[in-house]
Amino acid sequence: MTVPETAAAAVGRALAAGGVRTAFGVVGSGNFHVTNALVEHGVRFVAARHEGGAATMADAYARMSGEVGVVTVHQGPGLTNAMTGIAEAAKSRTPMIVLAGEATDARSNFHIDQDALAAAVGAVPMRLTDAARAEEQALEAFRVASRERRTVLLNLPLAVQSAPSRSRAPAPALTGAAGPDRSAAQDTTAGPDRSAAQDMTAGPDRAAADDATAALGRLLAGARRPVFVAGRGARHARRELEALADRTGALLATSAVAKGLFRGSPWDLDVSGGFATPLAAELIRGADLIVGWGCALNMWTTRHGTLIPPEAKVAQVDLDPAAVGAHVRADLGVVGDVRAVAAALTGPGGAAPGYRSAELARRIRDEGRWRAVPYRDESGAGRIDPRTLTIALDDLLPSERVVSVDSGNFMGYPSMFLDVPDAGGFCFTQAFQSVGLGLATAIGAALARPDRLPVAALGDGGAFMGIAELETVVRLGLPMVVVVYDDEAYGAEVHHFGPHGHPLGMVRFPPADLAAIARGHGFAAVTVTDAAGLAGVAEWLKGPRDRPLLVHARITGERGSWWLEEAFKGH
Ligand SMILES: Cc1ncc(C[n+]2csc(CCOP(=O)(O)OP(=O)(O)O)c2C)c(N)n1
Ligand SMILES: [Mg+2]
Repeated sequence: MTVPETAAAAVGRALAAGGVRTAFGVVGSGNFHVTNALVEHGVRFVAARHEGGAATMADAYARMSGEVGVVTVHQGPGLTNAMTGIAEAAKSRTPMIVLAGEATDARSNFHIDQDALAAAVGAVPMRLTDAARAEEQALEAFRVASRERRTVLLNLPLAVQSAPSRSRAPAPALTGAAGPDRSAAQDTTAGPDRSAAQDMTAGPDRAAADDATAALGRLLAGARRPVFVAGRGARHARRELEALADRTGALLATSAVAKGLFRGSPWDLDVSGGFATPLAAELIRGADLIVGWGCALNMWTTRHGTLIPPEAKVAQVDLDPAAVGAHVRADLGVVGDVRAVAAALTGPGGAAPGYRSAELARRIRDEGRWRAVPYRDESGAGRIDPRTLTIALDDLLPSERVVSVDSGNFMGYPSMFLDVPDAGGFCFTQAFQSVGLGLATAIGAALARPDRLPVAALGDGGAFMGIAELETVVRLGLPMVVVVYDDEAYGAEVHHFGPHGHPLGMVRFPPADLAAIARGHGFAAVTVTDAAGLAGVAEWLKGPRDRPLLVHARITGERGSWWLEEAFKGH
């Protein structure tokens, strides 16, 4: 007996067989069948309350799990609602598939130019055009997402979705995964970095890459004070980079997205850029060679280039040739996978002291974290200094945590004062610099890392913008701590325009009881106005943690943050 399978069902089945394990979305008629097919074939579906949240959850999940992210949305408004999250994913080169219904009839209310929308934000528009080839077209979208590290919009025209794809035996459900599906799956789920590196190992490209690698070896051999700055493209290569740094005496730093990568190394300077400690900034400025590993060395990571000493040599290792020299001058570009290049340069032989000394190890230990930098606690009058708040939370919260941070003036406090156990402990969806992605980011990260305490750090503005997903946190039973740094304002704008005497009425808000709002969604909640108020957090941590906790912190907001002053130079 055979049953006809629709194209929508074939797409869901093929993606499940290809390795998709979790999908996020908001279901309407146009993505109902494809989403059901995913679920039927073993994919976990997570219903968000807003497509913007769903897209960011899929993005964060992909970043923290290493899997391809999947989000499914209704045609037209389902897709437009998801666009900010899709733009963030596309800019971050997150391997992600957006499955969207598509109304191709221009008379439909739902009709828009979905291809143009995707292209406008740097996503790759693709389309199911032929029901008979649904499986193949779905796997092609999966291949582009995973191998090319792109965010793909797979449009699913309604008429094609419902057409019969092919016949298949009804059971067992996963029979289709045998044979051609399975081999395609293996191809597409290979590590993206590795496969891309292999792609470029042929012919003249290979020779050029070898020459550039050798040139980097010479730069390293001649360097007295090398510093490695590792970015997103290096998150899979800690071991190889540390080995090469040990050999060459390099100090280790990261971009914000790769925060935590070298945690535990005595040579870890933590984040380079606006979030850098005074010591890290001093040592990076003292380098005679800076190597960006899978790192754009953008204005954030280099403080508008000011962390790069004029006389230092700069090298970049990146899969993407366009990344070399894109933000700061580069004396050398090596096009290749970070792990492979670092391993190729780490031959047998003795270690050079390079930048390292016993004295420097002591300074990094004593001064290398923000909490060691003295400050005057400005708490008072019912408001807590955000530094005091964050240091206290750092002490209270278990170290096995995954921290997600929204955008705004406040964002440096959690990024700098909350320690993370490794690069899998920090999820930073800030390539589009959008406010409002923090809570959904924390949900995606929490599902990817159920072994860790999820912590979402939001401003009051971002909290209200993403508030639809509070219910999702409760419904999923996530033991999350949501910290809201409430200054009753779009603080970033207050501090941007206030000093110039501009009116600020439209960026300030009256007090709002965020704790009560959270309780209404099923959270436990505490309002914190001074250090003593954190006792409620300690109580919650004791257990049973059967509902999430929102920490509504009324923070001091008299001054802008020091990293924001840097940022404004770029606007
Ligand atoms: C979607 C979006 N809208 C507007 C902005 C401009 N913007 C940047 S920071 C900010 C204020 C955010 O307020 P809040 O979350 O309270 O953080 P705070 O700056 O007060 O710490 C705004 C409106 C943006 N980056 N993204
Ligand atoms: Mg605010």
